[in-house]
Amino acid sequence: MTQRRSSSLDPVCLDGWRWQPFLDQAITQLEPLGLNAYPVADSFLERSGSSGSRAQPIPVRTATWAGCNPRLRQVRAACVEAGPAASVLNFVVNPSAQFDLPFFGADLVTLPGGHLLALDLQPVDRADPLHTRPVWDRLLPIFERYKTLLPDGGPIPEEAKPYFSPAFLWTRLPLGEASDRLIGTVVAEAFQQYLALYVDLVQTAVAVPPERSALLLEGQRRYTRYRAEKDPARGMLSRFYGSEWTEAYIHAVLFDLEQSPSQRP
Ligand code: DBV
Repeated sequence: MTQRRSSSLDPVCLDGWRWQPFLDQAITQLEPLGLNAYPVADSFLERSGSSGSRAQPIPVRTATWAGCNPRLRQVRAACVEAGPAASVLNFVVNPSAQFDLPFFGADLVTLPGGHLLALDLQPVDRADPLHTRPVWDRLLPIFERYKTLLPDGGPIPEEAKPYFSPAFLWTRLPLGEASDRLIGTVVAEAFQQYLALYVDLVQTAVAVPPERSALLLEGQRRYTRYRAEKDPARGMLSRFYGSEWTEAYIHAVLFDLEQSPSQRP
């Protein structure tokens, strides 16, 4: 990083970060929504550390990009670049509970053992046809198109299932050039299509009555608690930066509904 980031909307620039084109693409697609900066403390806007052994340290860097608007409580990207150890883009859009919108979630993870790629529009309440059906009717055809082009990622934990849609695109790929090509074409296109649908849902959403909003907020709390409790990045981030910083990052930035700036006194 050459220039210090002072706002959550400042560009993220991590040397050699493989997910840079995905974040750039997402920011371009979100432009019509007119995002404002989202308050993120300096200590989380960017952080450097070190991993690996004392003899062979690997520099690691983490940056947070984040925005919001009246319809989106928080849009945030957690970006991690650790050379051969890890390269991650975790991108989540948290809608305002005044709108019947799912979450957008992408987890693009490269580890020494291969890539783990997850993409979904995640329901606040899977059993609620008002909330889910209009989304899934439009998302499933997109899912079907890309699912056939990617190997299945395998089973996900039973307890996680309520939080996923039937259009959860989930794959594991080995490291190598064939996967790089697949990521640059199929995965990039799927990411673009999922997000394009999401942006359209946001633009056409109509505010719901307060009783429904209260219900949606309850569902959002459940989802956010689950994601914070089970965050698969906890181990990695703790190794890089220690557990105190990591817990604060998870609860005050990554999954911050309970501590959201709009809910702070
Ligand atoms: N995952 C996060 C955040 C990350 C992050 C905030 C800052 O929610 C990275 C980084 N995900 C991350 C890492 C791993 C995974 C794995 C580093 C590897 C953990 C390891 O093997 O050590 C999807 N992500 C996973 C797994 C799943 C998901 C199913 C593998 C299973 C597991 O280890 O629990 N994450 C999950 C998901 C969404 C998501 C479905 C939304 C689409 O963001």
